[in-house]
Amino acid sequence: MSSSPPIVLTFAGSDPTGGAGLQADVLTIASCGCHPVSVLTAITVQDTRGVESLHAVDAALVRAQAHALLADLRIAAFKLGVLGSRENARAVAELLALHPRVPVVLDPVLASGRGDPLAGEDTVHALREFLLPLATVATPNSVEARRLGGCAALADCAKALLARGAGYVLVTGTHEEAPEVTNTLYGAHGAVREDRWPRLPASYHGSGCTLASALAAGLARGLDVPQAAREAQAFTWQALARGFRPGAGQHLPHRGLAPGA
Ligand code: PXL
Repeated sequence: MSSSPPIVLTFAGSDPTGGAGLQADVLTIASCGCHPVSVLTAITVQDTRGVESLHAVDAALVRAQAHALLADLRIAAFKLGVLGSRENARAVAELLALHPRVPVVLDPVLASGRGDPLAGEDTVHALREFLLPLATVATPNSVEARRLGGCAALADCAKALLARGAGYVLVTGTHEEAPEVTNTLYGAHGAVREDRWPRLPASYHGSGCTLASALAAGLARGLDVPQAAREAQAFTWQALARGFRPGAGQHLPHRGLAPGA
């Protein structure tokens, strides 16, 4: 019997298109050398053109899913995406607090790439209050960093999120109007690394979920945060560069690594 790959537990909402959400996390974590296990926090109705509706899973059911996994498996990293409600954010925070040595990647999803809202004001508050303090690394895009940090300059926003207790903040620059995408990793003493990527021509669905999940897989495999951040960006950029457009809407990342993929 071969040994188990590191296990990453993702708390995420379902995206039936497979572009983002729980399905994106599972595909990414598996492609990045780990075994994905998952707790469903919300169900969305959507196609590749946009999100029609979001339905939170009851917090008791979120707790029950997680307890079953945590009692049985050794989790090497947690990844948090859409949580669906303030109650779910609180439940997840309580669960994470019981496992203080396991790294946590927090993707503070507030809206889809196209701007469909995926978190209300109460969830934003819960992210700030309960989850940032538990995050090894948070991965906001620049829009989320400004909304959560409450400031205009991204370095100041990152500082505000670090002051809430996050160990690192990786701010992604996809939403900025610049010819290159610049992603900056901030730690306690300021910017730790800055990576620039050629801006790809299409509009993608699921890039943030891919990045955060690849980062969680890197941490689960024992990389430190700067190394895992670099590797996750390279994985995501390649998945986007090989992206495809299966329907009438956005392009989806191609995360397959198997021969012929
Ligand atoms: O890309 C962020 C995201 C995360 N989770 C779910 C989503 C989306 C974007 O649409 O639907 C479930």
